[in-house]
Amino acid sequence: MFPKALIFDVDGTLAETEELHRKAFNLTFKEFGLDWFWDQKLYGELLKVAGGQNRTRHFIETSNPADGPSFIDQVAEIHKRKTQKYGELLTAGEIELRPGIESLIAQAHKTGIKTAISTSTSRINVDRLFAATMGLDVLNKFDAVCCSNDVTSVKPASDLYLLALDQLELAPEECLAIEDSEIGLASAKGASVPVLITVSAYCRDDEFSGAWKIMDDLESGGFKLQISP
Ligand code: XBP
Ligand code: MG
Repeated sequence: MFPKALIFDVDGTLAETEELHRKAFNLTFKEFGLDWFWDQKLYGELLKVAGGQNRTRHFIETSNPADGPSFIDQVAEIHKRKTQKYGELLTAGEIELRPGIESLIAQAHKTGIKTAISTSTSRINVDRLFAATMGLDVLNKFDAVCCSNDVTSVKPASDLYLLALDQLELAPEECLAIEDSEIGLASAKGASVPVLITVSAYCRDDEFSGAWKIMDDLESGGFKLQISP
């Protein structure tokens, strides 16, 4: 595989961030006086719905929690506070990158392979994750950063990948997506981008048929970036 660009998913792929997202949701629910609590089992199910606002609405509609109907109109406000809390947790240094991520991005930048982000989370969360790990200088070298703010439909829709391809000015087969989840795979596949899956903690039972390769992580999977001659 000689990709001209690597398109990275964020949550679950760059880092195992979902436990911090879950923590931020639960802290926020408490702050709003709600007795909602997302344990790991429930959160694993809720992750099938990408994007925190969509996920919260889906929870209210399917789990019928106490106070659900009266808070449906406050989902945006709840989510805004959750984003602040998630940022505080990230800034407190509670996260590290998954194996092989930093060196792969460094190698791509050194060898002129383009890089992009395709994520269902918001731009501010991407900025904070980079600030807390590789640094914003690294993010500034990316050729495209496509986030929930930029599209109407997040994953599994393909809008985020189509936008990334447009900004990269490349054909799908010239790129490689790096994803961790079934909905991420569906999103990239829908845009005809080949997908390397690095399975994340919450997505162990996902269905990955149609992926180019599936590995536990970039390092143990021995993924090497080949530079086109
Ligand atoms: C995974 C997601 C995100 C986070 C929550 O995104 O679904 O929605 O769980 O983020 P990725 P927000 O495409 O990077 O795997 O609460 O900021 O929406
Ligand atoms: Mg992901």
